[in-house]
Order: sequence, then C-alpha cells, then structure tokens
Amino acid sequence: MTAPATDSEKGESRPVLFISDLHLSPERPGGVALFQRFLREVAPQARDLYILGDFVETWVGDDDLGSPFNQALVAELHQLAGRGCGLHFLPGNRDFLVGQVFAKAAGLTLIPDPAMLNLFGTPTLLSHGDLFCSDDIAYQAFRTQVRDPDWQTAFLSRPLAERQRLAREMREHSETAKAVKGQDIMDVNPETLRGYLEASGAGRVIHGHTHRPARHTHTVAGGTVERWVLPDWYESGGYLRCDDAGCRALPFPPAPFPLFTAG
Ligand code: LP5
Ligand code: MN
Repeated sequence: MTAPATDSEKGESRPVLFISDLHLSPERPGGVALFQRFLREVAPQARDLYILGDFVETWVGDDDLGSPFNQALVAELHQLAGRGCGLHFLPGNRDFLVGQVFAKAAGLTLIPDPAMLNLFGTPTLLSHGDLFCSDDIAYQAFRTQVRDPDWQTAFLSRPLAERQRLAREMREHSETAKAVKGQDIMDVNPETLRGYLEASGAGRVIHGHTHRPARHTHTVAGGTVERWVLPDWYESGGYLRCDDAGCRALPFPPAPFPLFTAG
C-alpha cells in the first residue's frame, strides 16, 4: 500500500499561519504550555508564522531579555526558525517596544503595522488591529504618544525596574479605563477600516486586538474583502491557516467544533 501523498508531493504549498494576542506571561503558565504545544504540533509544518502583536503581556525593552522566562520564549521561537519556518512579528499595543535585539535572539523579522503581504496571490493587509479602533479617542492619543520615537528613546533610557513599574501602573489604568468604555468604542470603526482597505487595495485583512474572533465580509470598491479577526489565547487558543485554497480559522488545542460561527 502506498502512503498518502504529502502536500509537497501533490504540488501544494505549505500553509502560512497567523496568531496574535497570546499575552504570554509567567503568571499564566497554562497559556505558555499551550503555545509550546502549538510550536511542537502545528507550527513546524508551516512555511511562515506571523505573530500579529500582543505576543507577550508587556514588553518594556529588549534589555528585559535577561529574565529566564523571556530567554526561554525567544529560544523556542529561534528553534522553530531553525527548522525552516519563516517567523514574522508585527507589534501590538503590549509589545510595541520589541526591537532588533529581540528579533535577532528569536530569529524573526519585524514588520510594520499595517503591512501588506501577497498571500497566495491575494493582497492581504496585516495589522494588530488597534489602529482601526478609532472611536477610542483616549487610547489613540496614548498610542500616538508611545509610538513617538523621542518618547520611546526617553522611556527606554529609564532603568528597567522603573519601566516595569510604569507598565504595571499603565496596565491597571487600562483595566479601569476599559471598565467604563462602551464595547462598541473598543471595536473596529468600519469607516476607518474602509479607508485602509481602499488605500491598500487589499482583498483580505487579518488582525487581532479586539479578542472577538470572527470572519466578516466588507464590500469595498464593488468587491468583497474578507476580514479575519484572530482569537486570544486566554482560555484556549486558535490560529488562521492559509494556503492556496484559502484561509480557515482553527481552534487550538484541536476541537471537534469550529472556532466561531461565520457571520
Ligand atoms: O491592553 P488592554 O487590552 O488592557 O487595553 C488596550 C488599551 N490599553 C493599552 C495600555 C496597555 O494595556 C499597557 C501598555 C503596556 C506596554 C508596556 C510598555 C509601555 C509602558 C508605558 C507606560 C506609560 O494599550 C486601552 C484600549 C483597549 O486596548 C481597547 O482597544 O481602550 O486603552 C487605554 O486604556 C488607554 C486609556 O484610555 C488612556 C490612557 C491615557 C494615559 C494616562 C496615563 C496614566 C498614567 C499611568 C502610569 C504610567
Ligand atoms: Mn492588543
């Protein structure tokens, strides 16, 4: 009996995977274990893995690579890159301070937000997603400030312990602020999204941040654009798997039910 043909024997290309919002932290060992399992069981088959932000709970600068937790994380990523999977990292609102030292240690390439990717022939817009949440005026003002290169240079010149304390305070402030913001304010603004889609000519957009996994469709310039929203990895995880036949949202660990009901 002949073995079933592998993807490459059938002439099919290896899949490209997308994840975001893992929020990995020593305080959540279950999430770390789940991601390690994903790295063993799923990621090695991929041609590329794109991490679309909020990979870690907070990142206050690449000099934090000394902690055993962070050392272990970058080592795991580097190992995957060494097995032939292209690794790409687009920063989120928690880890926008990831820099070239982290990238080199993890064997990955940093990409800007937003970024365009030719994904099996479909121009695809990649983003963390916070850019699209333009109704959250207070957050957008904060974002503009902390993405400013001068602000970042000044922040990174502070001692590591002080930056960690400020990040903790900012996290507390964020939780308090979110408790009084309406859910709709913290979601994607359709007109802002439309602007990005029109300007980019994308046929597909993939993002995270809102933690509201779904597949949406939008009509832009007479055509249909699909929008995939990635899940977080708090209770369980999930990823988007794309190949030359299209994209599918899959739960991780694998489950006999879909990640969400298509809307
Ligand atoms: O992250 P999440 O899901 O809780 O909420 C986000 C928005 N919040 C943030 C802040 C991050 O959680 C914390 C950033 C840690 C990064 C570490 C490095 C930099 C540290 C910088 C320290 C100054 O991104 C939240 C959105 C939500 O997504 C939904 O989209 O609503 O936005 C806010 O909470 C922002 C506030 O509304 C406005 C903040 C004004 C700044 C006030 C400064 C207070 C002083 C705090 C002490 C440093
Ligand atoms: Mn986010």
